Amino acid sequence: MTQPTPLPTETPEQLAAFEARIQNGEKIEPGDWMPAAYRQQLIRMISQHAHSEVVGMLPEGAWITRAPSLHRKMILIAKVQDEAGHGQYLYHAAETLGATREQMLDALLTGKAKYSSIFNYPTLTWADIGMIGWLVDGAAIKNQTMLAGASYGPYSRAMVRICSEETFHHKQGKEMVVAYAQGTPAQREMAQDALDRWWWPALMMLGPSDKDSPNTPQLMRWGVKLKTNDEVRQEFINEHAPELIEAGLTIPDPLLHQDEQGNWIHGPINWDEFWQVVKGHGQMNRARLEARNRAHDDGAWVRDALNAYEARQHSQAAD
Ligand code: FAQ
Repeated sequence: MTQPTPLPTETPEQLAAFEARIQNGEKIEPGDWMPAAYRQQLIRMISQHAHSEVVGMLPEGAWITRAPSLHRKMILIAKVQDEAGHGQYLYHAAETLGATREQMLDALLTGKAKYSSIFNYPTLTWADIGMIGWLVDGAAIKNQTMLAGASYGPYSRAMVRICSEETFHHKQGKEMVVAYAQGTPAQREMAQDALDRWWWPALMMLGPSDKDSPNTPQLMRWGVKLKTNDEVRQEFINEHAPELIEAGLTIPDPLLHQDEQGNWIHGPINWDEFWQVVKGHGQMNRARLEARNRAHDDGAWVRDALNAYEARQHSQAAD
């Protein structure tokens, strides 16, 4: 497995010139000089993001065969396919920094790499599919709209395209949940149950509170993140809380209230649960990794065939 090319020793002048570019709002491009820590932070974050998209296909993919109508099935197939595409753009963006696909996949499949906590919760009913679209894509969009302004060009450009696709995901989820919330008593109950289970994990997926977020200061200094985790979480709640209430649903937080500035203030988040999930002890961590490993093993013949084809092309060209 090839390692990223080591960088020459950094000088204070190089760092100052780099930071001046960030201050000027310039994008950093793959061939440009960058501090090793900037490169490492981006590889960490972009590869975790790519893994999240790929693992994120599993909770929804499980419902494709059980969609209640052809219309909903077509939407879900398109959505899951989009998530695969997002994984591809993001793996490519990380490759521009010197990470190899093999390294990244190896880290995911052996459980060394992180991916979003949210995908370690089970999808128990069809309403969960709507709730993922509304809340999970809604939270992802808030975060990714901010990242579309990130200082690293390939990541920022990937975010622009991903956000436009996520907007469709968000709309279809909201449309579905609103229809169920205003539907039959059984549908209302199913929508409420889904909200009860997904509300808190959706808040958690935006990352630990700022005081427990070691990466935020450096990422903000280098223009990768433009807002802190808590700021993005507040934006998410401010948009979604009134809409969920208007849909007739009850947010499972008795302390939720609006302050004088109009912000919706949430009750305490169970960060112990969050860290348990991040450390691999969530309800579905094991099943998700098993599913990814199975898919990787089942795809071995495709990789073999591609390698054999490439070798034959080379030998024919040599002849
Ligand atoms: N889950 O210092 P911070 C989607 C880790 S895409 C697991 O605050 P940072 C689309 C973090 O890695 C969803 N681990 O970290 C979709 C760090 O550990 P490390 C994914 C988490 O980077 C929808 C440690 O905790 N989006 O949903 C989580 O400044 C529907 C300390 O945290 C992205 O990845 C978590 N939730 O901020 C697909 C966006 N949060 O690496 C299918 C890009 C934190 O030092 C269906 N990433 N950790 O060992 C980001 O914006 C940031 O990385 C944050 C975390 C905001 C996630």
